[in-house]
Amino acid sequence: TYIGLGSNLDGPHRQLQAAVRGLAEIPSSRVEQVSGIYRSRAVGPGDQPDYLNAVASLETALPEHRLLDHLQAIEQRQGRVRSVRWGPRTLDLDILLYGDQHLQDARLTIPHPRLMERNFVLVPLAEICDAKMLLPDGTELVTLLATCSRDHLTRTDLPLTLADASAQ
Ligand code: A4P
Ligand code: MG
Repeated sequence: TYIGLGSNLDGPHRQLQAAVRGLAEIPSSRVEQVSGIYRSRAVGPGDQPDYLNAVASLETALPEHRLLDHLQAIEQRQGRVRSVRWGPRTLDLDILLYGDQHLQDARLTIPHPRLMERNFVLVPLAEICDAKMLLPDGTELVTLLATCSRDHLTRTDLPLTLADASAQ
């Protein structure tokens, strides 16, 4: 299972690091890998600060909706206020992929519907998974990466570590 992390408010680096700690505490789950942190230009309305984005892989025995409950609890803990769709946020945790599960209901769409078109998801995802991995439509991640724009996306040197996650 792959989780997308994004923040563009209130100390985005601190938000992502706290989110990884939060992921590490989800029951019946283990954080396997985390990507580097990328700075990306906000997709959404108005003038928003840049985002920091990353992707983590999670081995979990929780069913999809239980996992979403935990992700939303972490968002809430970190002061997420839901207002405008695609508006700025302290923390957004998205389930990008859950095995090869396809699911759509009122609360959840898996795979994440905008995964394939977002460089700030695809590029960090590629750091922590097999590039030959197949995406929802059957294309290889590596193929999409070759055509995906790197505009307004830069890898930072900011640390996002599992070691830090367990250190507190
Ligand atoms: N939901 C449905 N499917 C999922 C899923 N796979 N994972 C539902 C998580 N949640 C899922 O989300 C609204 C509802 O989506 C949730 O209640 C859940 O039941 P939200 O987080 O409250 O609202 P949102 O994030 O504003 O809307 P949405 O449609 O999820 O937006 P996205 O696609 O998550 O985009 N620009 C940059 N550079 N980097 C970003 O990370 N992120 C967004 C948010 C916009 N622009 C960005 C970034
Ligand atoms: Mg979201």
